[in-house]
Amino acid sequence: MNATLAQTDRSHDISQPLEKLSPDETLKANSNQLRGQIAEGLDDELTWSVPGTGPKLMKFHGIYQQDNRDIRDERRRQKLEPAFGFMVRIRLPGGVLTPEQWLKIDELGRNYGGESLRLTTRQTFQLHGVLKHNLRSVIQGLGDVKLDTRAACGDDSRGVMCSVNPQVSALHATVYDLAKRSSDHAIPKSGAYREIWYQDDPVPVEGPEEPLYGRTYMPRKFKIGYVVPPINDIDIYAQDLGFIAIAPDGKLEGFNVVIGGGMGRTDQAPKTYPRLAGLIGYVPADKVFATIDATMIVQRDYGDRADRGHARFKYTIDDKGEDWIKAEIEKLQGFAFEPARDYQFTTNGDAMGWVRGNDGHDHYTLFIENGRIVNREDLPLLDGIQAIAKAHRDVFRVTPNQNLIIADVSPKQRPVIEKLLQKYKLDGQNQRSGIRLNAMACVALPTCGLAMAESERYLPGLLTKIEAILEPLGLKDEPITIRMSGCPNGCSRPYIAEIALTGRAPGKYNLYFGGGFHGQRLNKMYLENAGEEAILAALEKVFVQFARERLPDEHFGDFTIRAGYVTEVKEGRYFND
Ligand code: SRM
Ligand code: SF4
Repeated sequence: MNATLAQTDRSHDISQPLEKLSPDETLKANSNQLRGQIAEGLDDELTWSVPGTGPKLMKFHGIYQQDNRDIRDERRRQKLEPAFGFMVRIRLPGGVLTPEQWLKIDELGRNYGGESLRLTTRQTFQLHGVLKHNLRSVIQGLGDVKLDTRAACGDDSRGVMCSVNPQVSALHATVYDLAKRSSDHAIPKSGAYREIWYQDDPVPVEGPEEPLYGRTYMPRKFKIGYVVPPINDIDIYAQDLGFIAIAPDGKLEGFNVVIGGGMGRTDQAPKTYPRLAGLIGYVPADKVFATIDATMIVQRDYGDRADRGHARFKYTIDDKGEDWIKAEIEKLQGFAFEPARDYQFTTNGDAMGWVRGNDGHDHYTLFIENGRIVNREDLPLLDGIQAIAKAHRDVFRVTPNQNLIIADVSPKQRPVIEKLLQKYKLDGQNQRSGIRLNAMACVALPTCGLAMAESERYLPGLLTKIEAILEPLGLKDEPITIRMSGCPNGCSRPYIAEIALTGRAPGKYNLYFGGGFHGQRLNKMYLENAGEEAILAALEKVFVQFARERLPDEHFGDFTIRAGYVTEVKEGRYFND
């Protein structure tokens, strides 16, 4: 971090009267760099929760306090405190991990996370239901295999995404290396994490403990991602700051830069909206870190710290104007962006099954429905992948679509992996309909405190009903993207799917059509607050017409616009309907 850049810190200067800022700002400022009373709360034996401000600060350490909502009312009736458990989100830039790391996460999930692992839409793992007194064991266990949970949540640089691109092995390695270093570079540096979770003694530091973040960190979460065209698997336009690799002949030269993407919105709150990131220019590969620093500082200093509902970078850009923000970034990074280079995306989905990389190694993408890894009688996913991790010699890659790649398999090893896929019945996983292979659902109930409706537990069954409509129409293998979220926050990035369902209330969803097949266009609401019957009826009507009238190679999202079901969202954002 360039010292002069760090010193430009203005708007969160805490000499400003704190009462003008949101309570979260005061909390951060007074937290002693994310220490707060977390350690004391962990030791409090009177409750299974962490009292006071602990849970808010623990987010910066990648940990969420939750309770099991399935039994919330029953516990209230019995005058018991909620069934508190903690969600632990691992920091895993680009989704890459070794078999040793897999086996450790598997062990922790079996011992402390309800024998379940959850792959997320940002290429990492979550454990759910970890009890307070087991949290240190989990974090230290992760530390044993060089993993941590720093900044996996909180107002900071979140998990950095990176395309998985199995076909272009060398280019992937270069871009992944940048993604990993970007994450290490941009996360908080406070010693709080080591002191609280590893119980290390404080280490004195010279100068400020957080050169980039100061005492109040970012106004809100900040998401960075790297994509390698032509596959827009990470949904680059949903990132606060995105880098699109420009690599003529497979050799990385630099990146087109996009800023200001985000999905979150609130029903009945027109000032909140999903927004696609806008292209502001090109930067050579060796200058990426200067752009990260400058962009984060602009958002740090100009983001809204009074209203958290208006604090994401997308709103700062819309308030100040993209040209102004770009000029400010250029001033701080010390150079102008070059004109953006040509690039093209073809899809944002994963290619399932075996793919040969250009280094002669094979990669197997395994479909994992909604990222949930458990043992079921008919599908022992947890055991199967554990067995593969014991035999596999290279890395795994978690995809941004909640699937898993067994990566870099040598020709000699491939039969070993194939045998294990067969033995654990994982070889049938990819034989699913096109719509199911391109579906994502967020976690929602029972752990997510913000869920208004089911998502992960509901989408698979709904898809079975949708498949029954698609099959007789000859659309079974059609790769239609469908995404469900249990509330409007959009954790499955629904507003760029061809079909989206976002929860409004138990059993009720808003239905959207018209997102772009490679994540380039927002969709538009077609039905509001609809139940299953209305949703299926609407889908059937559109599918029947699509099967009859689609143009050659026309994607479903494009068709719903051409056929007049929804109007095209021409700008990168829209305001609530
Ligand atoms: Fe998310 C909050 C789960 C990706 C937008 N998200 C949450 C919380 C932590 C609920 C909470 O605040 O209490 C959810 C925890 C549920 C649980 O029980 O596990 C949650 N988000 C998830 C995950 C696990 C969904 C999944 O099924 O995979 C994803 C974890 C990603 C990761 O590994 O870091 C996840 N969340 C996303 C994405 C997609 C992305 O980043 O590519 C988005 C949309 C992009 C964006 O940020 O705009 C997203 N999550 C939100 C928001 C809305 C933010 C906003 O600007 O309004 C919230 C609510 C909030 O922050 O106030 C939220
Ligand atoms: Fe929870 Fe809503 Fe995110 Fe789903 S979209 S995980 S319900 S916050």
